[in-house]
Amino acid sequence: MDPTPAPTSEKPVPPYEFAEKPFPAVTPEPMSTRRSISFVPAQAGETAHSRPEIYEIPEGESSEISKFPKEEAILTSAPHVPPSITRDYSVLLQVPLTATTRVAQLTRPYKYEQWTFNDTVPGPFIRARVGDVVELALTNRDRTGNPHNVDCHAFTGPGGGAALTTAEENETKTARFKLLYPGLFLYHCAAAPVPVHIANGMYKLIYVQPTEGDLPSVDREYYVMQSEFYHEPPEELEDGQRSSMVEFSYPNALRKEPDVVVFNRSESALTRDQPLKAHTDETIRIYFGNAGPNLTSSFHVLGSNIRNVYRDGDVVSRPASSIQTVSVLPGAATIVNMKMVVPGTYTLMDHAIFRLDKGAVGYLNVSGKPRPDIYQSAKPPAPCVGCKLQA
Ligand SMILES: [Cu+2]
Repeated sequence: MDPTPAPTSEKPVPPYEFAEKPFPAVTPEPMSTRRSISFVPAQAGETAHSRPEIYEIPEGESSEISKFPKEEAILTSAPHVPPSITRDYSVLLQVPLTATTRVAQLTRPYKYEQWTFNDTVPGPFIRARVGDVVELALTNRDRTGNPHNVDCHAFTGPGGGAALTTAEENETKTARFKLLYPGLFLYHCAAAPVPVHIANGMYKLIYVQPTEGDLPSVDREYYVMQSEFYHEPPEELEDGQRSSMVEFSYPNALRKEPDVVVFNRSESALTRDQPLKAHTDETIRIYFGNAGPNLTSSFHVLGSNIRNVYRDGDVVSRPASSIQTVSVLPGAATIVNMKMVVPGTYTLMDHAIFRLDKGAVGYLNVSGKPRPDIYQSAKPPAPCVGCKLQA
């Protein structure tokens, strides 16, 4: 492709003419005078869900971080989610993270060296509240010598915190970030080369509860992260056998041709190892992230209507209802609620269907009494053999 842009006039505009134009700058207020977020009541003619939240200090709350009560965050590994936050005040939320590498069974035949936060892929789920200040302490225990950091989509400021948290081997970097907006956000490593750090497993989710009007309570909550892995063919060993280890493939990643697409770290994480569970009449919520690094997910739960979708992790707007498939961009997240009615196995999948053969499948096993008024036949069920859609 020709990198030179087509001329738009006979006389090209020299670059310095752009540089001379003043750039509108805003002087930020000091942190101590900023206001944190709370709901503003809806005005006549609009619903509470049609307005964005507005930044406002809750009455009686100090804005000085040193006066915030300290609390250690509850961190959970997928598919678990920390409990809902019930306090009505802001805290200094301490989040210790450790960057490591570990060899994991990625697919049935192959192991792969994953880069992790806290030894898990995806990294730990954080639950916080608008107005909290996250005190993030990242320790780098990666013995390969790579630096690591955190770019959190919930943090406001350049790089989402990456420049403040870049830790070299055996170093700890600590920084504080006030949470200004509610929603479900991805956070990931953004150390160079950024695509490689993400492709190797350094991503996770944070849910920032609004100060008022949080999501309705449900019976169970789960954390599911979709991601791709790109690897070279296994090396041939001296004895003629193929190695059980595979290495990262930069060319495959650049071409967006993943060898593996998974939910939660490996092809069997949500099928053989740890299927999700529920009971009929329960409402369940899935916090679903897509780390990519390249593919958009067509997230679908086979056999279940998704009752509510908080698209793109937006918990301020009214949720969409009665949805079959949800588009989740790389670097984005979504929240779905489902009411389980008929017992049996439901299948989490990326409905870009060939990804089924790359590992993008998980099970949600629902126990309970049969519902012949909704789902019945004269003959017993006959699951399809080898289709991967059923347990
Ligand atoms: Cu990293």
